[in-house]
Amino acid sequence: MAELVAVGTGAGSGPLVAVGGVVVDHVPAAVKDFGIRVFGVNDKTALLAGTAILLGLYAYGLGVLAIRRWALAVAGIGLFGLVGAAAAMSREGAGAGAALPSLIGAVAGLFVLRHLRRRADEDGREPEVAGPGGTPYRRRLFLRDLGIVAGVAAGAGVGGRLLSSRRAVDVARQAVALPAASGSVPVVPGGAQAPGAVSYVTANRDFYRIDTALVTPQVDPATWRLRIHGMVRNPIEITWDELLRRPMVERYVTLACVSNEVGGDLIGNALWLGTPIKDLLDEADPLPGADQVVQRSADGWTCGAPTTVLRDGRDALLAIGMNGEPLPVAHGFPVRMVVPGLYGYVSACKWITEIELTRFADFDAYWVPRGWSAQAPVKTQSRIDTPRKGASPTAGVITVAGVAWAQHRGIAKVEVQVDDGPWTPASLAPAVSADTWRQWSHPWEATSGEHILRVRATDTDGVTQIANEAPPAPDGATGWHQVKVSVR
Ligand SMILES: Nc1nc2c(c(=O)[nH]1)N[C@H]1C(S)=C(S)[C@@H](COP(=O)(O)O)O[C@H]1N2
Ligand SMILES: [Mo]
Repeated sequence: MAELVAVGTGAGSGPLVAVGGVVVDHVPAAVKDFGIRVFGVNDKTALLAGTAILLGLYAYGLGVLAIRRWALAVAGIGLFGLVGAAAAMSREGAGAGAALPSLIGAVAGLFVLRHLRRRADEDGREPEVAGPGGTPYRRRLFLRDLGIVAGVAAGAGVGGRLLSSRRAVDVARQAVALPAASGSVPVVPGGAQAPGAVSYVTANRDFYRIDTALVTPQVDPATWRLRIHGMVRNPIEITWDELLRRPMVERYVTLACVSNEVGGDLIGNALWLGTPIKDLLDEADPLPGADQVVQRSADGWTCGAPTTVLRDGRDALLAIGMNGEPLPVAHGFPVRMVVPGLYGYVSACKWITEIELTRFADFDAYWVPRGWSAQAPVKTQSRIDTPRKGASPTAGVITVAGVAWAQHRGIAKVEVQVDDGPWTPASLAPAVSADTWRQWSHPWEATSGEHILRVRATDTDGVTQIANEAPPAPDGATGWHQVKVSVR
């Protein structure tokens, strides 16, 4: 019932999603990392399914309680309604009706409970006679009604979900005609792709997705606004049409998640179309001392990047296109930020609606009080894509290949080590820019037996990746990626 009502009041106002969202925002960072590690990009589905199971157990408990302590069971349903309503009201962008799904759902629950209790009641008016199957008549009626309730609930829940997603912005997205980029469009030179490494350009459907949103924010370009305010001389507000009229550039930028483990795949490289944020910031004219640019999304998530970084001339983009398409909804449609050289959690706000100039001393963005660094330039990293861990290739010349990245500094050298042998330079594919990953490969004369392959990269400042293994928190993992293979 609550899901049906949420069709009218917004997908985020259903109790499951609203309570789940509050949980996501309040669980300790370690638990969230655990979720990302264990469930990967399905962590949201796992959370919602887990919540649904908990809810089922709670309802079961209330049902048992209702037979002896009716008032307590009623209070239990009331509590369910209030918690859901409070959670929904507390979400960013919650409308006046946000409490309705939980409240109406609780009332429906109360009627259902009263009806089922009557059916189950020892003092019920139905005589306790055995039906044809031997099951007592009263119990059969109870089970039948329970089945009807479960069926109607499942149908209404799934139906509500489907109807909510019908309101999605897919239609608006399909209608977007991206403007052409001015100036030269980057070309990927032949040879930028090393055989055996991941694709140099990550397809949109393969691009990793990380965010705190349980339901993907649905932002209609027709009503989208970006407000630039705070410590500026000229606050700015622009609409979607005004944004499209601004100069657009197209750039390859490799985006990485700070949660990426050594050797992990929370990294991707795409061709982004967008307008340089520097020009908009220059127009807004930040006041001296405004050292932090806070970006805020439609669902209230925030990140903060140094003002100097966004204004130093790098291709920090307010992006609308990804690999030639409007941004996919999951990747921030209609507008997101992409900043070469900074981890996503401090710079790459999806569904962006607000930019506020402030001081690092005055505002902590979403992940900062949760134990992550306020400032987080990407660390130099490298990864072996082939051979894979546990592979058993035959002896002979084997190509070892992968990617290395040090966004905005650029990769100068990649070295490979076999067992405890010397570090040998790998051959580097041509660099498209300092802002993207660089592919490398290395022919290895493999002899039979178990071997450990290691890789390390050096950036153009001459700094080599350190061997010390550090976990992703608070500002990015360190250590060398290694792969164990047994050559036949
Ligand atoms: N609105 C919003 N934007 C967000 C996030 C988020 O939780 N909410 N997560 C950030 C993080 S941690 C990363 S790594 C990147 C990931 O972008 P992608 O999902 O397009 O790969 O988005 C960033 N932008
Ligand atoms: Mo991230």
